[in-house]
Amino acid sequence: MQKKTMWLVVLVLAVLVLAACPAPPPPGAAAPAVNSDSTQQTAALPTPLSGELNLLCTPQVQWCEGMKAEFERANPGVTVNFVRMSSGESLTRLRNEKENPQFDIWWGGPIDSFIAAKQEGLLEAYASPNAALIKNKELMLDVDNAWAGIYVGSLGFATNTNWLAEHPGVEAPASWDDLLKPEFTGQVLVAHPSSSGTSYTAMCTILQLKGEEAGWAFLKAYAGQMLQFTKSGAAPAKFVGQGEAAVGIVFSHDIVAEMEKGSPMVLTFPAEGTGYEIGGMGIIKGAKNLALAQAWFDWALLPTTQELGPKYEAFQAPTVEGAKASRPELLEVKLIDYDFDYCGSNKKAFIDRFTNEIANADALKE
Ligand code: S7P
Repeated sequence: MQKKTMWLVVLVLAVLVLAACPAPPPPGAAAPAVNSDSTQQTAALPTPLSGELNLLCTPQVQWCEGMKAEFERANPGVTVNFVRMSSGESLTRLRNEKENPQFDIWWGGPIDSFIAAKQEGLLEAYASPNAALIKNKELMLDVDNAWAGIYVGSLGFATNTNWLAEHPGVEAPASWDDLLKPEFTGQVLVAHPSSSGTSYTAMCTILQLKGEEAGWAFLKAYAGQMLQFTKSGAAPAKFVGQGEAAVGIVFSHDIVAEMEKGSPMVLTFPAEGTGYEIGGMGIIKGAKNLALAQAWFDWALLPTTQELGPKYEAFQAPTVEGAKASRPELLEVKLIDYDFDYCGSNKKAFIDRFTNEIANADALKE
């Protein structure tokens, strides 16, 4: 080969080699991520959720239905199957299914039951990134992330205004002691604490306000005032609205929900202080659809989710930053310093005592 031709070949080869090399980044450009696996070089899109989530839902059925529809709308690949059950019934169900859990997540109902469930090893811890949004973490987030608070509500008394008009001189109760007045004998409705978280909150409020000894004596007299015990905590508001009894002991947001529908009732609070609930949620130990349960947990702690309540007749106050309470006045009353650990840890013992010594749970009004 002639010298000139050889130089030409060398030049062509050099041009080809340079063309095969990537151009250096312009000055100031970010260095590309080091990734030796060429299949991972495209940014991963989040995989849409899919499957079935089995939800144990303790609030009122309209809210459960609404939350199911909202979650499915936000996650079109997911079907939510829910069963609505009162708090005490839910806890019993979870105990019975401990070896083969049928639910993935429990949403709603006072945290006393979640504290009891945690102590019995029924809940799976989950540190949701959205738990950072909870306003009062000391009170509303379990230290081991077994449960998180999703709403707050106070206990109140609902009195039928037609009944008051028919009983001149009688006023709606304004203290716990007023419930024992003779004019209310056989005219009061409350749920049974074994089935209902609402009723257990009322019972544990009384035990804290009066002390255990006087509290148990009061509970005996209180039970003697009842027309009947109901199964569900909110039911007395409905029955009092229909005129079946004069007074109901119910969460104030459930009383307001009935009043908004036109029930002739007045809402009062005990002047010496009323109990309140933090509504909780927790993932079930052994949940078969853990990723979906965690997705629900995260979603339930978003301000936009917590503001959905009133759309489904639920007027509890939210627990997270950025969500506005629909009825703030329901918490602007005298609240006792409710001890959730005391009430949660003693739940089984207190309910057994109430059931065995004061009123059994047979023939509850549905
Ligand atoms: O309706 C909402 C609500 O009152 O229901 C829960 C209640 O505990 C469920 O009913 P039970 O009393 O029958 O258990 C409350 O957490 C919630 O505010």
